[in-house]
Amino acid sequence: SGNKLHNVVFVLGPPGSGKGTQCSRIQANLGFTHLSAGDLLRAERQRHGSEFGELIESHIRGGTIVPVEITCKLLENAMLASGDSAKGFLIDGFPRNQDNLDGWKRQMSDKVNVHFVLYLSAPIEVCVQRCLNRGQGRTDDNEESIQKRIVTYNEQTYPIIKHYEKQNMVREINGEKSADEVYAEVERIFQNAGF
Ligand code: UP5
Ligand code: MG
Repeated sequence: SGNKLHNVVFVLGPPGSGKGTQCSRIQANLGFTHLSAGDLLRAERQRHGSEFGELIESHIRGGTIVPVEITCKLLENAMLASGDSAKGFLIDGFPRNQDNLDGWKRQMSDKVNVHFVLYLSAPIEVCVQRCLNRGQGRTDDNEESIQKRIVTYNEQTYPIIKHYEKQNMVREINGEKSADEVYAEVERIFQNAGF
């Protein structure tokens, strides 16, 4: 199956909107493979011998976006490592800016079929509180880093969502409700998409 295209759904939304939470449920119930770009970067940051550890940490703390060559390679490696069994890939928290989008297209266009963008929207105050309450020791879950993540989201990631909206590819869900209520909407969207 050398030229088989992988199914991909991008999952975007502000920090703390519930991307990871919903992706775990989609993976468990619908058979997609969840790849969080943020989780892959955090793992690479911890990997012994990584030449990118410090660079990644400085971007994560500052809420800025890691160069696409690094992130896209981690995503592609994870896709290859996961094998062919999955229904498709949920790519959580990517592409976050124009550099991400351009790099992804250069490297992946001929290998994937991006079906749609799942967009979890939620008021910024709700997102901030969720990040502050998460309690997993993330180095970017402090007031200062959260504010920076939100500025980056508004200035760089929201325009990517708008870009996909123009192509009618965005499926928006109100992520403010309970995780169960949000997931019910998520399932409806995947059913309507034929998954
Ligand atoms: N929670 C979730 N859903 C809830 C609900 N419906 N009701 C109440 N509570 C809910 O959820 C956050 C918290 O809220 C959790 O405690 C959860 O239980 C609760 P989660 O599902 O983790 O939300 P998520 O949207 O995944 O939040 P996250 O903080 O992971 O989003 P970010 O986009 O900020 O973080 P990410 O890991 O994607 O990126 C981190 C950094 O990595 C970026 O800032 C950037 O520096 C770098 N990065 C790149 O450079 N490039 C990339 O491509 C990706 C990341
Ligand atoms: Mg996440």
